[in-house]
Order: sequence, then structure tokens, then C-alpha cells
Amino acid sequence: GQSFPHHEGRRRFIGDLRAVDPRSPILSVLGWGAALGPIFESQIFRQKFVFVASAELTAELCDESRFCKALPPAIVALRHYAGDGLFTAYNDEPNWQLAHELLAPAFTKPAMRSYHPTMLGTAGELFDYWDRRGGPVDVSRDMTKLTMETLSRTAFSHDFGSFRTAQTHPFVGAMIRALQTSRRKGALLTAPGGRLVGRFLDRRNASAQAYVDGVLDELIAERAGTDDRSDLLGIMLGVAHPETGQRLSPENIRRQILTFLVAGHETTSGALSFTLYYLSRNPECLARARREADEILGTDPAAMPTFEQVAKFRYIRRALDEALRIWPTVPAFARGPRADTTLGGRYRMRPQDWAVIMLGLVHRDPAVWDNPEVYDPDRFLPANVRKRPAHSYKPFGTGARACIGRQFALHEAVLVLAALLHRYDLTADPDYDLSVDERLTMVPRGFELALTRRHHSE
Ligand code: MNH
Repeated sequence: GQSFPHHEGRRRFIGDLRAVDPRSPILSVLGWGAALGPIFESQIFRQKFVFVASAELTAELCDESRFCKALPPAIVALRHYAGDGLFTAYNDEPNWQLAHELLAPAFTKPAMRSYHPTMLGTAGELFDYWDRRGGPVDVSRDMTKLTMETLSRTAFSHDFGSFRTAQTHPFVGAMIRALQTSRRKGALLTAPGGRLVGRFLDRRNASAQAYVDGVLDELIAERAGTDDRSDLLGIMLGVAHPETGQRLSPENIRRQILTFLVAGHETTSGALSFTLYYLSRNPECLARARREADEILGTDPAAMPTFEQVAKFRYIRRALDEALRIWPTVPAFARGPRADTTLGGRYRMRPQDWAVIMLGLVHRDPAVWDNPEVYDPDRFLPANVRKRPAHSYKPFGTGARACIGRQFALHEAVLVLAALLHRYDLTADPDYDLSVDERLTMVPRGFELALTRRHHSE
């Protein structure tokens, strides 16, 4: 095939292996890829990856008539656990269409109204937990507790009890480790002896995976036989397709649960953490966000937003959008052509080819964004959004396979930010330098905030 600009340190046989930190491959590619232009490649052993960095090529790849979601090796490797669950399904797998149609009603804006009380409840528990413990807060860890609880309670009516201990729930740790290992296997499989290494990793991972499966099977068993369709699990167990009568199999339901837990908690938690990081670093933005929270929520610092109020926090929403621009927590997604075509008028692509859209580069493309490194929520004022070309901002993916949980994530995140800013003064360590941890998604590492209760009465 054709070759694209690549890292100058490429070696025979291993390719760009030495330029990629195995613990943070995405950060590595963001780092050296920025200098390689709108489209570039990397090669690890025999596996080649094509990356897109420009908003212009991204817009073309987002044209659903010519391109669709593709599954690069790291995502294919996740199929070992998540199978034909929504995120890892191939476009033409029947369970994608079926699960998408059965679950879509559970993700509409009106559906969020039914989740709102639970979202308030978990946020309230988090605040109580902070007030009890005192001392600085590990933002990523605690936001992960919050989003994990919100998701498992709204989607599966299950309580992980995250706020009863300071530690991360062992289930969350095991789930992330199991999936991370399998994702890393992706590129290694093309190395000599790669299959052996893969089997070794699988064995080392087996107990974590067995534990995760056990918890999930128990969650399903607790509910089998009941007919409560008020959450995702109930819908998956109880609802048949209105026309075909088809249902999801128990195995597929387990894969969907794993998918929702993974796709639904760390992503939102990272978005919350990055927003708090940038607000703590930008006093003017923080003041505007807090003023908005105070205006809408009134004089009681313990007030929580109503469902209708959540849509009114326009500045806080922009603060979140802007954090997801600079640090999209799902850092990339892949697209492939539906038929032979030419990308950007120059690059031939066949249906088996794919290109990875590197959101961290696209969202900082200087052709679209002035001073891309500067945090400025007002980029998302409607008048400014209208001035930008379509598809220059894609934190939730695109088209038929875009994020089903977008409304859910935005509703929860805005609600929590507003309530938090209303309730607490935040102070960050001025010496903290942002460091990003590449788990399954991107989250700030070691970012701490001191939170003190506010007493505002006038
Ligand atoms: Mn989510 C797909 C980003 C929150 C469930 N999500 C995607 C994709 C992106 C994404 C990007 C598309 C990936 C691809 O094209 O390969 N998701 C996010 C971000 C947040 C997020 C940045 C939070 C912020 N996602 C959530 C939440 C849930 C969820 C919350 C569930 C409650 N996401 C999914 C599922 C898919 C998905 C399921 C797969 C959808 C499909 O292919 O049909």
C-alpha cells in the first residue's frame, strides 16, 4: 500500500515500536504525530496504523455515505470480552441493530428525566463522603466512583457501595486491567511469537476476567424472572423487538453490561476531572461558572439542580465542551470506506483499509482553532460554533455508531459541576503539572483539589 510520513526513528523489523510507550500509546502518537502533517502512519512489527490529524480530512471521513465505523486491532482485541456488544460490534452484525433499537429509547432526553433523581442521589452521596473525610480530593478517583455508581444504579439498579470506602471498587480495577491487557494485545499479535504472548496475557488475565464475569452474571441472575423494565438491564431481559420478536441472548446481555460499564463511567469521569482541572487553572472561567451556578441555584449552597435547571447551565456546559476539546477522553475513533475511494483527493482507500481519527490533534488543528492550547469555553458560544466547519469537534464520534450515551454523560456532568461549584470553594496545588493517565480512556493523573464548604447567604 501507500506509505505516509512516519516517526524518523523507525527501525527494520520492529518499526516504530521504540517510539511508542506501551503504557501510553495514544500520548506517544499525539506527541510525535503533531509534526507529521494531516495524515501519517505508524508501524509496529507488521501492523500498520494510519492516523488523521486534520479537521479537513476528518470531515470527509465523517461523511456517512462514503465511510463508516471501522474496528482497528485494539478494538478487535476487545471483542474477546465485549464481543458483539454495541461498541465492539461490526456494522453488519445483527445484534448491533437489535440492541441499538431496543436501547435507543432509554437514552433520549425524556429518559434522562427518570434518571435525574438517581444522578442527584449519587452526587449527594459523593458530597457527603467528601464532607465526612475532609482533606484534599483525588479528583479522577472520586469522579470515577461517582460515574460508576450513577451508571450501575441507573442502568442496572446495582449499588457498588463506592462511597463506603476510600479505595476504588475492586471490580472497577479488575475490569479496567482485563480490558487494558486485551487492548494492548492488539498490535502485538503481528509480532513473531505474538500469539504466544497473547495466550500468556490471557492466562495472566484469566482470574481478573473470571471475577468480572462472576459479578456480571450475578447482576443478571438477580434480575432474571422479574419484569421490571425501568432500567437498561430490565429492557434487555424483558423487551422483544416489536416487529421481529427477537431478543438479546444472555451472553450478549452480559457483553452489553460490560460495554456500558466501560463506555459509560470512565469517559464521563475524565470529562468531569479535566473540566475541574481547567476551571481551577483559569480563575475568570471559574468565577463565571460559579456565578451561573449561584444565579440558577439561589442562596442555599446545598441546593441541587432540578431536571429543568440542568439545561440552563450554558456556561458550565461550554466549560465541559472545551475540556473535551483539549482532552477528548475517548481519544480516537476509526473510519473505513464503504467502497474504493480517494481520501483528500490523494489517498486511495479500499474497504479493508481504515484510518484512526486522532481527536487530540483534530481538536487542536490550527486551521480551525485559534491558539488551540488555550482553554476558552466561549469557543462554544453558538455564534462561534456556527463559524467553524462541520465535524471539527467530534468527542462523541459520528453517524450511526456515535455515542449512544451522550445525553446521559452531558446531563450527569453538568449537574455535578453546577452542584459542586455551588457548594464548594476549590483550590488546586499551584505546582501541579497536568499529567494524563491512559487507562481505557484518558484521565488526569494525581490531580487533587482542596474543597471547602461555602456559606453564601446574600
Ligand atoms: Mn460513549 C460510543 C465517547 C459517554 C456508551 N462513545 C462512543 C464513541 C465515542 C464515545 C467517541 C464512538 C466510538 C467509535 O466510533 O468507535 N462516550 C464518549 C464520551 C463520553 C461517553 C467522550 C463521556 C464524556 N458512552 C458514554 C456513556 C455511555 C456510553 C455515559 C453509556 C451510558 N458510547 C457508548 C456506547 C457506544 C459509545 C454503547 C457504542 C455505540 C454504538 O456503536 O452503537
